[in-house]
Amino acid sequence: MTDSKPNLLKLYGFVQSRSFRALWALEESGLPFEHINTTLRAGGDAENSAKHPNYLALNYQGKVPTLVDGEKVITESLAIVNYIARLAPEAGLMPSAIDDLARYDELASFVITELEQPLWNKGKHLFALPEEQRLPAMFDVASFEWDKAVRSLDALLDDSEYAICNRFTAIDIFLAHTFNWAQAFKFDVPDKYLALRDRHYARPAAQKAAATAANDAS
Ligand SMILES: N[C@@H](CCC(=O)N[C@@H](CS)C(=O)NCC(=O)O)C(=O)O
Repeated sequence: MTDSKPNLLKLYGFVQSRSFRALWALEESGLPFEHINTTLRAGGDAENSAKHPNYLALNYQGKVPTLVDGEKVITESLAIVNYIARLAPEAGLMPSAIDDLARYDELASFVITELEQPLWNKGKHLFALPEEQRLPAMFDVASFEWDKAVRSLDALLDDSEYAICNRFTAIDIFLAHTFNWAQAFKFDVPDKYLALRDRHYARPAAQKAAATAANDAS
C-alpha cells in the first residue's frame, strides 16, 4: 500500500459468480472497499442490474466483476485480483521474485484459459446463451475437457498445502473458487481438490466474503 490514504474501492459483483474471487481478495487485502450487489437476473431498467446503462458504461459486456478505484475502472476477475494484490503487497497475495511470479502467471493462466473453460461452456449451453444457440451435446464435451484439465493440473501441482511459494496466494483463491464452481455445476471433482477448496474456504477472509454472498442472495 502507498503512504497516501487509499481510495474506497468499489467492487460491483454478483457473488455467486467469478466476482467471489475479487471479493475474497479484497477481504484478504485489508483494503477499504464497498461491495455493490449487481444482479445478473434483471433487465436494464433495474438500477442494480449489470445491464443498466450506468453499469454498461463501466463494463461494456455487462458482466461482473468490475472494480472502480477513483477514476480507474478495471474489468476481468484476474486483472482485478492482481490489481488488489499489487495495491496491498503486505497481504502477500502475489509473489515478487521473478521465478515465483512465473509460476503465479503460469497457474493463473491455466485456471482462466483451461480449468474454468469447461465450466463456463456448460454454463453457456445450460443457461447463458440464447436458447437457439444452446447445444446439449456440449455437456459431454465439457466433462471430457474438465477431466483432461484436472489431469493437467495434477502435473502442475505437488501435494503442498499451497499452490506456490509455500504460503497462501491469490492462486489458491482461483483454484478454490474454481473447484467450488465445478462442484456446483456437477462436475467430477477429485477429493483432494474438494479438500483444497474446504481448506482455503475456511480462512476468515473467505468466510467474510461468503457472508456477503449469503446476504446479497437473501
Ligand atoms: N472473463 C471474465 C468473465 C466475466 C463473466 O463472464 N462473468 C459472468 C458471471 S461469472 C457474467 O457476468 N455473466 C453475465 C452475462 O454473461 O451476461 C472474468 O473473469 O471476469
